[in-house]
Amino acid sequence: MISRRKFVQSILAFALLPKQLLHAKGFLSSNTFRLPKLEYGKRVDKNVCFDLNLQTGMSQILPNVLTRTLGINQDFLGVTLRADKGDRVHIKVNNHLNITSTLHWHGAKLPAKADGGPHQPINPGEHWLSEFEIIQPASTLWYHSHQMHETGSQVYHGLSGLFIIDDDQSNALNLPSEYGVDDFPVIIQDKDFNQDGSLKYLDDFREKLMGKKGETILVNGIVNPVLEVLKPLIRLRILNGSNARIYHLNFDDKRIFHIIASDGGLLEKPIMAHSIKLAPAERCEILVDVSDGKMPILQHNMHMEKSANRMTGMMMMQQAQGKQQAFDIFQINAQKVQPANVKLPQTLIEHKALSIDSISRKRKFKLQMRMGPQLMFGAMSGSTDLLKINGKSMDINRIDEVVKVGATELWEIENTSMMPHPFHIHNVQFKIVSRRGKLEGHELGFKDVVLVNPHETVQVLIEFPKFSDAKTPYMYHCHILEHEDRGMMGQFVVV
Ligand SMILES: [Cu+2]
Repeated sequence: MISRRKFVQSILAFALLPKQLLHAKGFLSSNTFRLPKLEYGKRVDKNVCFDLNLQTGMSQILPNVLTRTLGINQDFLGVTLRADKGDRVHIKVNNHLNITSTLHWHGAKLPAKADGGPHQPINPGEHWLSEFEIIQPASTLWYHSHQMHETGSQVYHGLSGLFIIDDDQSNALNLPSEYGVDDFPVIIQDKDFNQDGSLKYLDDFREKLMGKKGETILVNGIVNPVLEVLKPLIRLRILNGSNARIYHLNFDDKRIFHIIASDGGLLEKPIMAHSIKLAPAERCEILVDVSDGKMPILQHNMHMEKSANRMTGMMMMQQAQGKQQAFDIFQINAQKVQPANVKLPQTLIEHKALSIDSISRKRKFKLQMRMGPQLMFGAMSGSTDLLKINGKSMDINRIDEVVKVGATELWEIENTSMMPHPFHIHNVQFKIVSRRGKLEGHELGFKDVVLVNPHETVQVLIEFPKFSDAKTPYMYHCHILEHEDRGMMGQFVVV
């Protein structure tokens, strides 16, 4: 272990050195891109068994100090699971931690008992078996802790990973799909650290209320990594795995890329873009042409939105607090790529049209944050009564909505507060049918999270899968994890 004095010196030295002296030849850092281990499980025909261990680890994130982290089959974050549509997965989750936890398969269509939400807790030393058939198309799903009141802390410390689904239709498109060669997971998270290198979580009432935002951005657990690629066309499966931060992503050289998938899988056709906005829990897959052999940096720049919208009160507040608004996230080093002519498919997959005429029911959800003087006091005292949906804070013993199995419904989500909330619904992939602005980019695809802006109303069309269970609820909630933990969540059953 290094002494505290040495640690402080190294931090100071790091801060004082100009960037160009630190990393020669324009590299963002000397950190190498880390690939979460890929696991295909043990297969017998269509049955695939995964064995997952929730564990603690010590991880090198900052220079010269180790950080205590949580992981799944590795020290920090989870391994990447990969299976096919039509497979029957049997996932055994062993809890080796000294805290109760869960693992939720985010974005999956599955029986409520297999969902891994707050109703399937795994006590320390115990295990839980989740079994379900994969009935949905190729997509980038993810999994994470969903422990009641503890999701924010557990995900922040590392309990999340990717779950990739393949199918024949997507395989036939010849998209880049070789993991770690031309197909890369990019889990973006933001963290803060204490001086001893430990992760710093919620020491401020504002964070409890607005959600935890860190000032250090990690990709797959590494600060500003550099990804060396050899192929001219690469696919990035980007997950916003942060607790609360919304990213506005673009490359430093303003290059264009193509969005090919949203939360629920491939779009109908690639969409050209310069930037993409990704709220917590949202995923997108993009194709990046790097045949020019350059070294583009993926950045987050909150001001990208300024031209389109007015600066929000939130942004002004953060600026006044001296919070950083732009970050380098990671860099692609394509110097060894041979010049090539890159071709993209014109079309991807056809989406089944969901008709608004087929809806059997409309439901309304109001996302509410209590404002005024009680708010600050309530946040400081850890009150769970500040964040509500339809006037109610989450109660694990109350079923809020009953949905008919196989029904098509229109859910209208209204945000009555002054901050954006990413709204997530378990067990479904929906289509956004209306919102304030024009629908574009990944929002045209199937989604399980939709960002609802302040004072905005969004309508989504949902076809519920045919799993019925009157006793075990699914969740709908804000995916700012501190909001979910503090009551902005409700429960529905499908019967
Ligand atoms: Cu929220």
